Amino acid sequence: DMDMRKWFKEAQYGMMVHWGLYSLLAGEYKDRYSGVYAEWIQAHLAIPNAEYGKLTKAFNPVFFNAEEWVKLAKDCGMKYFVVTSKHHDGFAMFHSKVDKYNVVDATPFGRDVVAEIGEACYKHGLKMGLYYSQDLDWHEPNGGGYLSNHIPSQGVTWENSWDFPDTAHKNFDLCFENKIYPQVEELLRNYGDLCLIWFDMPMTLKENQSRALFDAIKKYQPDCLINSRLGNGAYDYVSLGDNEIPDSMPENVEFDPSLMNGIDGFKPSPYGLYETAATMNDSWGFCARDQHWKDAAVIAANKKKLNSMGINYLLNVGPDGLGRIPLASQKILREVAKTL
Ligand code: JFZ
Repeated sequence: DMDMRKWFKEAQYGMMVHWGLYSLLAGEYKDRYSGVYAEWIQAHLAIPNAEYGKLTKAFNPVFFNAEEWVKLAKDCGMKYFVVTSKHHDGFAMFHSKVDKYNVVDATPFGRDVVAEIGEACYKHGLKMGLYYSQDLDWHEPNGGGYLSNHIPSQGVTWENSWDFPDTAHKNFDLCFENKIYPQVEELLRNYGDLCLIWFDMPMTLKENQSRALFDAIKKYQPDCLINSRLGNGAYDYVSLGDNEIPDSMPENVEFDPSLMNGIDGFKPSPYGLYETAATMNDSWGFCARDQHWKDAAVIAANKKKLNSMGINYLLNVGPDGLGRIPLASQKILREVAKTL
């Protein structure tokens, strides 16, 4: 455990990858655009599961090569690699026995993306972490988020209200027991050593649910770090706001339980471990129209500033439906690397 914290502190720089069915839509569907976050397109345009699910039949990214992705990260000085094992759409990018809505069972591609990335990381000496959406799951009638619709989101609602409108009878506990917890267990048991699990959107989980995931991680993989978006204060390290660069690190901040299920507000890490996840343009998932790339000098300066405050920089790329990391991202990353 101690060693992993030391490793995290020294790692400084990692690659995040948002990749899933949404990558095929590239921010467009029929006559409309997604919001800024192209990975939210299903919720933004209220696309029914029966329609969105057709993308599984088209998921065949013939240019996906895990080693190329991992080598790019390594060449550019990154020490860890965090990929979306399941985003809010509920589609698993790994072979899950719990739910057939996954890349192996539901697509012509039929390959386990998480497994291939894990092997590439092992081969090239990077550590793998996994993003997992433990609260929002739009494929599930009882997916979370339905208590939070007073807070604005990138979707028509946080939960899937277009396929499953009966909010009054939703019960996240069922989703948690039947899908979320068992899938996290699969990730912990089947993909080798994980450096971290990157949970997201700590809104619906009850304290015992956050605790159950925390305990499962510590049981199967005591070295795996947990970010602060699991909920209820169950975490090892703190994810700051997306793209957040504080002016300075707050000191002696008391642990405030009332902040723990909000997405912002400063949370102190008991071990002094912090990370900012950031995009290179404005979207996390691939978005054809988003060419608003930050230039290499800006990214390099952000990295320097964050690292000088002891905050890791987890920089995101959004590969397209063929499995290609956008050339613009590749060029910027290599430019940044020259300055390191
Ligand atoms: C979440 C996701 O909804 C999004 O799709 C992406 O995966 C991103 C990394 O995480 O979005 C957030 C979560 C938290 C904040 C902003 C966007 N925040 O704390 O500022």
